[in-house]
Amino acid sequence: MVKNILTLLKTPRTKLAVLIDPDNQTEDSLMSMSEKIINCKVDVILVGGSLLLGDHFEKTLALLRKNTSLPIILFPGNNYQISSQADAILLLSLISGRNPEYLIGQHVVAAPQIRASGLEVIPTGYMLIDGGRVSTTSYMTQTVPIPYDKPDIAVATAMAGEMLGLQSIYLEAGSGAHRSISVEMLRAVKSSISIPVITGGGIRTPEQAEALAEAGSNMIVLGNILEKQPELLMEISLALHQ
Ligand code: 1GP
Repeated sequence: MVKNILTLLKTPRTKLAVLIDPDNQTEDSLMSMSEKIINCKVDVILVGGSLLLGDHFEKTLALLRKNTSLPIILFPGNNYQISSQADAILLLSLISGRNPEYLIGQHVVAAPQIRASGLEVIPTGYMLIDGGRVSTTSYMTQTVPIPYDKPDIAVATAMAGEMLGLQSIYLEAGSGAHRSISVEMLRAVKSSISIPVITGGGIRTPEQAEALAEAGSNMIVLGNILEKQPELLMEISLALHQ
């Protein structure tokens, strides 16, 4: 079991992560998902969602813990998604937006609980990029994404995040995005900062994953396809493990 996840993110090969939304899960679905995750050589499991409609959060973590030995990182949509059953938390500050609640407000509320949880904290600049449709993140946070074709804005935002001391940058096109972030934007961001860059949103093909890996993505996050087209997970994994 990896002890320090930030260190893992900095190692050379692009890591493969799957995002599990606790709301969509049953015990059976989690069992079969865990099997796929292991067979497909996934490196990391992310758990979280924009909303929690049910009470499956802790149960989901417990089942993933029982059925896999992979690092589990919280990817919280709000300050209710904190648990010491995970290994780490992406403490996301939505630096592409100008909503103070998601830049610092929720963090103030959550800080004492995060400290008490003993989780590894990975301070992360979360950057929402236009993925061709209104994303849940954009709606829930009431923020405007960075335009798809404006790498300069993404570069300056990521640089500011790094200068402020953030330890990773997450380029997010939004779950179910029509288009994932562009390779050009990723390249531009990677060449201007030295902290790890995570990419996610709308990644559905081995070709997309391979192109993002080649452009330097430290970790690729897949959400929807795990539930909707699980066969693609193996193909993407093979592309990344070449
Ligand atoms: C994680 O939101 C993404 O960054 C997941 O996106 O569901 O489109 O794979 P998908």
